[in-house]
Amino acid sequence: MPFTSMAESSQILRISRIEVQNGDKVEYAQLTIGASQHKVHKRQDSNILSAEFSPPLESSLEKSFHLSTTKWKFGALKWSGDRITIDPREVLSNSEDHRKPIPRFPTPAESWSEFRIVQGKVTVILEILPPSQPDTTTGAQPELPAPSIPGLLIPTTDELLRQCARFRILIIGKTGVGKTSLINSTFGIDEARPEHEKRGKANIEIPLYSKLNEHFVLHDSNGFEPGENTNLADVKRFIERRKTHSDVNEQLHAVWLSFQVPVERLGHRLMEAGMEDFLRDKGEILGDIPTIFVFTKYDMLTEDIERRWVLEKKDYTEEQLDSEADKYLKQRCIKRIQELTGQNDIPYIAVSSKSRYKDRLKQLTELTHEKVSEYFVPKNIRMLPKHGNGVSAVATVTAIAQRVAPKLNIQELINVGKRRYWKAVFSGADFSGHTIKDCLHVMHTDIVKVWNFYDPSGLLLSEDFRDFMLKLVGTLDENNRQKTLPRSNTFGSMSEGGVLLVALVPIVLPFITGSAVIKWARETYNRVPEVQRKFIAYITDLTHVLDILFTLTAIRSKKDLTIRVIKAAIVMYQTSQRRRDVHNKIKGLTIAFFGGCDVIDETELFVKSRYIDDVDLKQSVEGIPPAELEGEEDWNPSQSG
Ligand SMILES: Nc1nc2c(ncn2[C@@H]2O[C@H](COP(=O)(O)OP(=O)(O)O)[C@@H](O)[C@H]2O)c(=O)[nH]1
Ligand SMILES: [Mg+2]
Repeated sequence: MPFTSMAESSQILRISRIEVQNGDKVEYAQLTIGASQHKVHKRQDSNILSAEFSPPLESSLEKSFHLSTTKWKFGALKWSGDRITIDPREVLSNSEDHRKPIPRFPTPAESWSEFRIVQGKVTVILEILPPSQPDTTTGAQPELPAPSIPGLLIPTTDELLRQCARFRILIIGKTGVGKTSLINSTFGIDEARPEHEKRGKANIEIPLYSKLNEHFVLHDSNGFEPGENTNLADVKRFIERRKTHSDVNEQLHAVWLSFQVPVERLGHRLMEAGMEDFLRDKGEILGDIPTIFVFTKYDMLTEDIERRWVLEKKDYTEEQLDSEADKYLKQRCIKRIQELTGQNDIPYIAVSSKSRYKDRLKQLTELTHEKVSEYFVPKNIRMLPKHGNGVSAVATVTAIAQRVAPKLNIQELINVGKRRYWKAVFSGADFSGHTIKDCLHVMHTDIVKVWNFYDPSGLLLSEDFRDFMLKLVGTLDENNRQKTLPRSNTFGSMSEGGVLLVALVPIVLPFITGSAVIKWARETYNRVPEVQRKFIAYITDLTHVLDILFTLTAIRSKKDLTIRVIKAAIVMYQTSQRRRDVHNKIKGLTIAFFGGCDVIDETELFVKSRYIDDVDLKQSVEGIPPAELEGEEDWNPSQSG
């Protein structure tokens, strides 16, 4: 029976998954809805039976449906006679205890609920989709549709984030080891909380969010210390459910098993008995889910070694200290973990919240991204067609979510670009009929989204910022010999190379102000070298500005972007030798080059070369006094004042 109107479709119960638990003797089960029957099979090596339905099964509210189970009896398979009748209306309207809405991106309406029925020893869990939700349960998306509406180019990040909106990580570790500190600094948040802000005991099941980072969701577990409110069975069950979830959004993308580095002299233990049990079963529980062993409070270990060496009056270098600490970790921790897990290759990293060790957060993030990229490849989740290095939506969102390793953002913005629009620049297919400005608009959006700044006012997507970028790229046409830039009064206080801003004086950008868009950008896209040059410059310039902005954001204590800090990044780049070098190189690309096939590779090299390669620029960005970056101002203060 076809359901067409909203009113009708809301009269349907939609079941996307069923799980039968504790049915130790249940060998298989069958769900009967109307005339259709669906088998529910036992999972390998477990007492759980489950089945996923994509598209979801539909049941009218009028008729009950039932689940029958088949059990071993007297050593033979026999109908047990267990028939569980389920009333769809009861499922839909059941008390809050039984409904656990789990928010999904982007709207709360796209959530599923869980309904539990306990009969005897058997628990049945139904996963229910909201009535009119389109089917998103397969994790599969159609190939990128060609933009069908003229004038509308769809950002590739929209498509990717629709497949996987948030990086979902589980962190396990005893209370006090430093999980919250680690998560906060890696993902640039204050504290992740349950959706409705009500805080309680750490519960692995409850997803934690932060408004400061919309591409991140955390599951926090205190491990297996006696007295904690989770136990091994809960954790196992949680991981099992997530592992087999058909929607990649709901799967666990990575697990960090965290341990405070044990300092022998202080009598620290590496782990509790419960964790040992968990590790013994690690292979079975976690399978190949990207899992990293994280040793926290590394500073306590190095301090302990330094203390000993100082007493011994030993001379040592930083490298010797790190290598001694690593030797200790291998002997004292990794060996034990290898014994317990039976796994030789243990991915691990020691981290600390002390700023001296901030590179280690970067390494942890890069290692996690690497493992995620290996695990979430198109065979696991049916994905967009692979291009080049086989990116996946999960790898992309992993890079987007983190806020310590700009190299990953750059790597992913290249991957995202190569999926479609970079090719469009050089073949013209997707861009024909659009203005240059429209084409740059969609590429700008993709690049900004991959950086995932906390930008609640949308400054980086604003027309003002886009106009400044067009003007910056427009300087490509400036006379080569014009080394010094036109300066306004404010600008005069900036020294060549090393930029000096003046606190509280509005920053004036070295471009002609006014809202008139640069003429070249208003023209229709055309696959000629001069236009392609502009695209390479735009992608490269924007990446540099955002890379600088990333560092400036880390320097500031406040996390939300301001116009001033964005302008500071533009000015620093615009006045740098780096920018001149980039532009000169782009200008130097010969016309023959644009006919060749390595234009995309060349663009990639431009984008990959970081601003930090320019020592002067690096110093001026990293050395800027935070006070210089504070204060509110307009994009064009000279005009408004
Ligand atoms: N020395 C040192 N202390 C840390 C480090 N990370 C966290 N802490 C401290 O350890 C305590 C517990 O940290 P928290 O992040 O709340 O741990 P959680 O219970 O695992 O979430 C806090 O007092 C932190 O300041 C670190 O890397 N080094
Ligand atoms: Mg905590």
